Amino acid sequence: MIQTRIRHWLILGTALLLLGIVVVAWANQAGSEKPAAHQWMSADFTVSGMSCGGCVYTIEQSLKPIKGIQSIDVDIRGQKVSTVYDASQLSDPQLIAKAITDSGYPATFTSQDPLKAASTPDADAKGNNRSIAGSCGSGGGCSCSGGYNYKVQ
Ligand SMILES: [Cu+2]
Repeated sequence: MIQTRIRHWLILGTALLLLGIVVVAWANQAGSEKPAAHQWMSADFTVSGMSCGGCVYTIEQSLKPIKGIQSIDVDIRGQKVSTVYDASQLSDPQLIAKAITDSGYPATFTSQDPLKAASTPDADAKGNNRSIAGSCGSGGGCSCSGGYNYKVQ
C-alpha cells in the first residue's frame, strides 16, 4: 500500500523532471534565434520653420510612429534635424523628411552615412553612452537652446 504510493510519487517525479528538461531545452532553442542585424545609419535633414521647444516636440511626435528611428537631434539654430535609424527596418530616409514636412516644417533630406561601429546604439548598449538629454537656456521663455536630442523609446 505504502510502496504503491511511493512508486506513484516516483513516476510522477520522473515525469515532471522529463517535462522540465524538455521545457528548458525548448526555451534555450527559442532564445538562440538571433534578431536581424541592425544597419545603423545617420541621416541629416534641412528643416525650416523651427523656433522653439514646441516645434521640437511636434517633430518628435511626427517621427515616433516611424519604425526603425533610434534617435533624433534637432538643431534649431542650424535648422537641421539629424537622425539615427536602422536601415534594416526603414529603407527610405525620405520617409523621415516626409513625416517632418507633414508635421508643418518643410524638410529636405541632405545626406546619410553608415554609423561607425563605435558610435552605434548597439555599442551604447555595451556602455558607450551618448548624450540624450535635451539642453535648454536660449532665454526668452523658450525651453530649448537651439539643440535637442532624445532617444526614441
Ligand atoms: Cu516652436
